[in-house]
Amino acid sequence: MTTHAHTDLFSITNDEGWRLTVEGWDPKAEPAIEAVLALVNGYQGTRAAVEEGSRVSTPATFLNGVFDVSTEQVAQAAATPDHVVIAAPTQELVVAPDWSRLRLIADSQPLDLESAELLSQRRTLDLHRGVLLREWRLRVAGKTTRLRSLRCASLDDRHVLIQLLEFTPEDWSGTATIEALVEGNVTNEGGVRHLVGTQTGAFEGGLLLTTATSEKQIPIAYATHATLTNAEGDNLAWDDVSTPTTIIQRWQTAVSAGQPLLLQKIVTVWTGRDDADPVARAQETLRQATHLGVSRLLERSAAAWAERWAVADVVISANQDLQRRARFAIYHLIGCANPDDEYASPGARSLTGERYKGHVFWDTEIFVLPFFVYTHPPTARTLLMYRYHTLPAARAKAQAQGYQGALYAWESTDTGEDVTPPFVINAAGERLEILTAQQEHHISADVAYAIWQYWHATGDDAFMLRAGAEMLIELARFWASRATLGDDGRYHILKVIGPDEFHEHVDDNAYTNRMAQWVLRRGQEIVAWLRERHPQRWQELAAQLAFSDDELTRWREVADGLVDNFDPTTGLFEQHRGYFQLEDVDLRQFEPRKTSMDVLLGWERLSKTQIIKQADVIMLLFLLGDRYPREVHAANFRYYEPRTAHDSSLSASFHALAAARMDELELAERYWLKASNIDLDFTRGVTAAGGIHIATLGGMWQALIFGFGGMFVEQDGPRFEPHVPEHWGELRFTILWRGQPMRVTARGTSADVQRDGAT
Ligand code: IFM
Repeated sequence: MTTHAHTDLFSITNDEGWRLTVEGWDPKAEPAIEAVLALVNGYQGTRAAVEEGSRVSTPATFLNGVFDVSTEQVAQAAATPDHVVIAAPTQELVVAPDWSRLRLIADSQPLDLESAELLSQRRTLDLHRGVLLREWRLRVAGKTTRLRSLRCASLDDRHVLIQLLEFTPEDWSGTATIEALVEGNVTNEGGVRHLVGTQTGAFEGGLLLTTATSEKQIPIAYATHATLTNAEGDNLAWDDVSTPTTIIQRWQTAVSAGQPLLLQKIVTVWTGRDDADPVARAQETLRQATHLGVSRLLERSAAAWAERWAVADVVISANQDLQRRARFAIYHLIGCANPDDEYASPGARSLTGERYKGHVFWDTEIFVLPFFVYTHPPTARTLLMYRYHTLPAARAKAQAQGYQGALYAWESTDTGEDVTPPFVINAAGERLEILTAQQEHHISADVAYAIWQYWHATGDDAFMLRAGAEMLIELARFWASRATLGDDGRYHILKVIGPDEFHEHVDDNAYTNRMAQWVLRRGQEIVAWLRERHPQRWQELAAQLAFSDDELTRWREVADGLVDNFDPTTGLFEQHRGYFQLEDVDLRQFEPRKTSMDVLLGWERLSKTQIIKQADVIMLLFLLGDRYPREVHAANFRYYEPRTAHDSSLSASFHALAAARMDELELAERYWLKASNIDLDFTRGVTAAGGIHIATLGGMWQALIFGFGGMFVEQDGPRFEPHVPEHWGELRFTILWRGQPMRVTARGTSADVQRDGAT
């Protein structure tokens, strides 16, 4: 074997704290691995399916904000034993052409995992540079081939995708056939075909694939150019053997043992969402990218990642395993959102899988957004602008349900209309109504909370004037109309679902009521602020919204009169009215448990118990609990934690956060690991198959910063009361406050905070 000439291109970090490595091949775990190792840059996400495909592979590229609806779905949907399916037509994130598909042949033998013997395989996601390296060896017909590949979705220019392949016949000489594809013949889950009119063709500088989504007719253009060089560096000739739906560049060449071939492929992608002429943009971007070359493109992307990591990194100095888990979360957080696109927001599974169809939930505002608020405010602003652009749909939803102001969709896509499926069919073929769109209204408080949090941390008055204030006023209006005056002379919010989705149409969910009350108060403050500081803008807005001062009186009255279910004698919040009277079931009797409690007990029975799905009062106490003493936090944690089934991925991370603040470090770490294992434990491993859980990852970051790092945000800025386990060493992170970095080094219970970039 000769030494390889391409070491530099394929080199990735050796630092274990920055690498996520998967050895070998486990078909059962593969769908989850594809999501965890996905390449994400906010514009697109590409699952890490093996390039040549396999029986268990589900390759998919998702373009942020490209949704479509197909009535075909109704016919195609089918339940599997462990999974309900959505049977009604709904908007879904479209599976776009697969840009990293390859076909490899040694003499006439296909080199894939089904036809050849896999001798070894290692896949490594370099979290620092955002590149995926794969090294594998295959033997077929007595011939061994060593392969290395690298893929990268550039963070520098989000429209640029890079793929490398090194092909080395170890012990044979003969003919190698390599095909580089952009596969346009793709479908969503269930064989749903969203792309129509797909065509391929050539242009000066490369090959082109154009297509469009069927219903919304969003044009999509991919341009590509690949080269194959031999060990001497000669550029080898290729044939264009494209089909009408798939670009195929084919090389057939003589190879000798030990002499590597190197494929370098660049793909660019634009859609009609980004530009009126996506074809011209894809071609032009390809020209520029080809001119720069793969090396420079990789360097530029690495520099863009480095810039983000310089602020976003969280160091756990003495524990490599925890370090890697933290960076895995941060990598996906950075990659889930595009700061340049105000019309898209991360779906529950980011851009890594089809579960939840790419729909946007409260996950964004409460779980993900704080990461951006404190490490990359432009992205936070963009995500809030998504809510601003979808305000008309939120107004329409409020009106349709008989309320005023704005009621955000429980699940939304690009338009903001509520796309929550009205029902699903479970494995038994039963139709289950989904009531979240009708009743899970707390999202209209969560959005307000996020607006305020962003404004407080950044001081971005321009955003507040342009968009934030209008949203806050509409949200306060909604809550004022949503509350009703009871016979007891107090205000109540009836028939809701709180964060705990195991209890439907409940009255006075503490989370919802307290958050609503908070919004009504912030509404009053923002009106006062506008009046005092920006009277002209206030005049415009008041006229536009036909605002009357009576509304302020009503907001005050409702906020003052809303019940909050807090009992000062016990220090407990009752999760909703009547909750304490429900049957108290000891969850321990079901352990070890592989199934969720709704499946074990059935909905009817479950709703009569105190078993809760996910953090609810505990969430409330984190978001608005600053004025309550420690004892109140502790009492509620002690009460609700044993009754929580954690049957939602949103639960464990906030239990970690709350436990850390109580200095229960073992428990906190256990919960934090539990949260990270939702995606990273491939042995349990199927839930990540439908995509990584972006809310969990945001929650992990928050647990590190607000829990272990002990950050409390007060009127004049953050203060820190850390609780760092001894075996973690130092916990180091950066927080941006009003545009200035605060560099925090925490150890045990002490924190050193450097401001103004000083280290
Ligand atoms: O938003 C969550 C909800 O709280 C629990 N079920 C899953 C949704 C999407 O992550």
